[in-house]
Amino acid sequence: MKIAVVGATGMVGQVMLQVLHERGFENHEILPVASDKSKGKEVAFADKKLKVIGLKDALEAKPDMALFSAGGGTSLEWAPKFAEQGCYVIDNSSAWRMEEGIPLVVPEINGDLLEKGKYIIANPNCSTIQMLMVLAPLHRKYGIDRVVVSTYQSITGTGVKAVQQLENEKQGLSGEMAYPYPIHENALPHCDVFMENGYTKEEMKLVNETHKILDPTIAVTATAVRIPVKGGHSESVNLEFKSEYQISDLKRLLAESPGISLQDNTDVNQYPMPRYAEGKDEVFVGRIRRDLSKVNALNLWIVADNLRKGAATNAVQIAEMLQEKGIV
Ligand code: 11C
Repeated sequence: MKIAVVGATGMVGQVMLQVLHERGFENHEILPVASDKSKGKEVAFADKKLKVIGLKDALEAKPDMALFSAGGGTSLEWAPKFAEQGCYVIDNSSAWRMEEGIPLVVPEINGDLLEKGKYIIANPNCSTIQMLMVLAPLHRKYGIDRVVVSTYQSITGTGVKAVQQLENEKQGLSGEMAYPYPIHENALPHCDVFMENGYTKEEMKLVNETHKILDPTIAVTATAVRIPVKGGHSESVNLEFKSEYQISDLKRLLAESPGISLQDNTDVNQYPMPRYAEGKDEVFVGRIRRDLSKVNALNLWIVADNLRKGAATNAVQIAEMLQEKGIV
């Protein structure tokens, strides 16, 4: 099989190459693709160095699958061109997520939506993926009425420029700013752009993508905050269930759910943290406790590496599922 990685020199693209290698794709032909200014550069894949090609060359190479992480504009323009020639595009941008007929997939939750002939598949937003990994099994068992989520998001979600901004600020250097304010020793209640309704686009992704993936009847409200950490996104989540729950059953259910790791022992100060989630594929959950202010309500804390399960790993899992189902 030929697999193109579009945006191969970017932060998510680099992790996609790493995850493809880790998950046994090294025997396939991997085509690293990037904008014209990166053409000819080399990227590492397994023990090889691969030459970066442009989008036109990639299209002519007729890949079987293409993992896109090169921004919404590139996806809008190029994904249909790849799809038209029978290539399955797994798109990590927000360009196609809410389009009717485009599956928005977290394999553990709704992998059944992958079908032959559905050539464009959208990868959800990182903060949505990690939240829904935990919410999906709970919703199936107890029925969720309402979600109140506050995020504490890694600068890697913004990209290289933000990582550089933090490094510069830590060293007292000036340089290009990814954010309107310093991020070092700060917290910005501002992820992605503001919308007319007063929310940010990131906050509305949590609402809209939850409705599309899990259930349009769940009430969701979100506050997304950028903090100066690298390892992953954290989320404080308050849930209101339709039915009663026993905390021990609920913890067992989460511990047994694929892709979730329970870190929930306050006796030994065990809880998820971005520093320790970095580089891991699981979604970590802890601080699970009854909301004492409301019946059938719960508080928990969710952490995951936003570049892995929140982006690259989820995309590669979709590629694996397309193969397993004999779609490609
Ligand atoms: C962030 N969640 O942390 C964003 C990054 O819609 O795929 C990914 C943006 C997206 O800022």
